[in-house]
Amino acid sequence: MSKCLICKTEIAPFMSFGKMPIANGFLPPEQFKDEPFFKLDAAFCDNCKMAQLTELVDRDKMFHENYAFYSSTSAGMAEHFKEFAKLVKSSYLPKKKPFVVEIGSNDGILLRHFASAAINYLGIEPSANVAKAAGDNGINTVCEFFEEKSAARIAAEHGKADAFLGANVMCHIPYIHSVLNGIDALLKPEGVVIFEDPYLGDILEKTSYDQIYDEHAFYFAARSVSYLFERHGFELADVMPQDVHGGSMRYVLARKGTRKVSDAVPALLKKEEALGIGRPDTYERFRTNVEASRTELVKLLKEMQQAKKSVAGYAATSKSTTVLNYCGIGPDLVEYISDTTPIKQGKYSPGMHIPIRPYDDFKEKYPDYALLFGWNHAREIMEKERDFRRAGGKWIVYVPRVQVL
Ligand code: DWN
Ligand code: SAH
Repeated sequence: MSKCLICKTEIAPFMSFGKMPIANGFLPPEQFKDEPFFKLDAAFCDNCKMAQLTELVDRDKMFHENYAFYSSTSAGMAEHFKEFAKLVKSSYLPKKKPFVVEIGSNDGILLRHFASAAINYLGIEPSANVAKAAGDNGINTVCEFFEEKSAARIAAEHGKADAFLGANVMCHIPYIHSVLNGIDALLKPEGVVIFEDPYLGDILEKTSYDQIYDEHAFYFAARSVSYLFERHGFELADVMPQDVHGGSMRYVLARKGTRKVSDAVPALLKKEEALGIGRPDTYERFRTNVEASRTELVKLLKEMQQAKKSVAGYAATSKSTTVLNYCGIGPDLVEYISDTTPIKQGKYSPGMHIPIRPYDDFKEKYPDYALLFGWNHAREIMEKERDFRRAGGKWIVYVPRVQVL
C-alpha cells in the first residue's frame, strides 16, 4: 500500500501501466543497456480525491541540463500564453509596481509578455538547458527547483510577489506541500496564485491515458485542488477551462477571505460530483476504456503492417512514451517519429527505441499514415499539414477514440 501524497491516507492503484522508461528520456543506442525503468501505477485517494502516481521518479532524473521539452515548439501554445499574460495583467495585478513569479517557466514562453510590458518578473526553472534558452532571450530566470527552501531565499532577494504563476508544472511536483509553504512565504497577503494543468475530468472523459507518465505526479480537479490549498489557508476563487493540452483547467487561488469566490467554482464542483470524480467505479471504467483503446490501436497498426502501409509517428511527445510502451508498439509498427525539437532528433524513443527524425524527413517523403502523438495540437498540426492530406496521407488518432481521419 502507498500513502496519498496529499493527506497520507493509504491508497491502492486503480491501474498499472507496467514498467516504463523516463517519458522524456530520448536516448542514443549506446545508452539502451543502462536505460532506467520504473513502475507506472495510478491511484486515486478515497479521502481527498487526489488522483496521483504511487511510484515516483527522482526529480533530477527528469529535470536536468538535457530536458527534452521546449515550450515554444507550438505556435498555438505561444498564442495561448500571450492571452494568459494579458489576463493576468488586466485582472490580477495591482497598478503599483507589480511583481510576478512563474515556476516551470521553461524557455520563457509566458514571461516574455511581462518583460515586453516592463513588468517586474522572475522565472524559476530547474532544467538548465531550457532556463538558458530563456536567459539567452533576455528572460530573467533562476535555475533551481521551487520549494519551501528556495522560496524563502527568493523572497529575501527579490521581494514578495503579487502573482504566482505556473502552467503545466504544479502537477509535476510531488513535494507539493513544500511548494505551498513556499508560496505562503513568497506571496504578498493579497497576492494571487494562478496555475493550469491537464484536467482530470477531460482525462477520464476522453480516455487520454497518455497524460499519465512520470512527470505528472498529480491529475488535478477542482475538488482535490481546493482540498490541498485549504490545508494551507488558501481558497479556490475561480476556475477557467482551457482548450489546450487536450483539456486543461486554470485555477485561481488566494488566501481565504481575500477574494470573492466566483460562481464557476461551486458549479464545477457540482459537475465533478456528477462525473463521479470522487468515486472508485469511475476509475474502474477508465481502466476498461484504456484497455479497449490499446487493443484497438494495436489491431489497427497490425492491419497497416499486413497491408504494407507505411506508418510514421508525428511529434515525439512525452505522452507518446506511455502509449508506445503500454501498447508495446515498436519500430516494426511505427517506422520513425517526426519531431521539430533538435535535441530529440537522431535519438530513439524511450523504451521502444523508435528513431526520432527531423521534420524535413516527413515533409520530403510522406508516409501512408501518420500516428498523431501530438493530438493535443491537432488543430495547429492538421492545418499546417494540409499537403499531407492532399497527397493521400491519413491521420491516426487515439484520443478520444482510435480513428483514421
Ligand atoms: O506537461 C508537459 C507539457 C506541457 O509539455 C511536460 N511534462 C512535457 C510536455 O509534454 P509533451 O511532450 O507531451 O508536450 P506536447 O506539447 O504535446 O508535445 C511537444 C512535442 O511535439 C515537441 O517535441 C515538439 C513536437 N511538435 C512537432 O514535432 N510538431 C509539436 C508541434 C506543435 C508540431 O507541429
Ligand atoms: N510552463 C511550461 C513548461 C511545462 S514543462 C509550459 O507550460 O509549456 C514542466 C516544467 O516544470 C519543466 O520545464 C521543468 O523543468 C519544470 N519544473 C519541474 N519541477 C519544478 C519545480 N519544483 N520548480 C520549478 N519548475 C519545475
